[in-house]
Amino acid sequence: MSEYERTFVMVKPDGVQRGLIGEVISRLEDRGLTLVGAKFMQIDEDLAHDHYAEHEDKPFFDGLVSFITAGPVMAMVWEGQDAARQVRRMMGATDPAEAQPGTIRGDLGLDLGRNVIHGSDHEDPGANEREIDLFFDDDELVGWEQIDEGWLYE
Ligand code: D4T
Repeated sequence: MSEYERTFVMVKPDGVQRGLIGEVISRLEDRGLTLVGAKFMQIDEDLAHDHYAEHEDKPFFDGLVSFITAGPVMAMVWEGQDAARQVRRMMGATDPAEAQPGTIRGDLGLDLGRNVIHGSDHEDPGANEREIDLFFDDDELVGWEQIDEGWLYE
């Protein structure tokens, strides 16, 4: 059964520089997801290494760290039913060149190293909590009930 959950989402430096924060937020809001945390911030080297620890041995790791620290990002936490998987479906394939039209990467990007958005991996059971904890303190998250919830969920 789908779980009501919180997931970590980030507009990457390319998305910020290209003025796509509003577009990404609009898509998630329109879908019915609830924003419970947001932080416009600069990622430093340490945080970049922690966030991308799973890719440390990959050939693209250094480029990935330079890219994610190259400018500010919009870090967010979104809540909703099946939130992580639904955000990942909305993001589309990692490589924007392969992402379906209609997805965020498929509509807004062209290059693997500039793929606009990050979302926690829904297939990694610990990813939501780990990434939220990495970027946010508990008191930076705001639990609230959207007025339309009764019409969004059965
Ligand atoms: P992120 O983590 O950024 O949301 O992307 P994904 O979850 O969709 O994909 P990922 O973890 O496999 O890749 C992380 C990040 O690395 C970049 N990348 C990836 C790259 O620059 N070259 C590559 O060959 C790969 C596989 C893109 C996303």
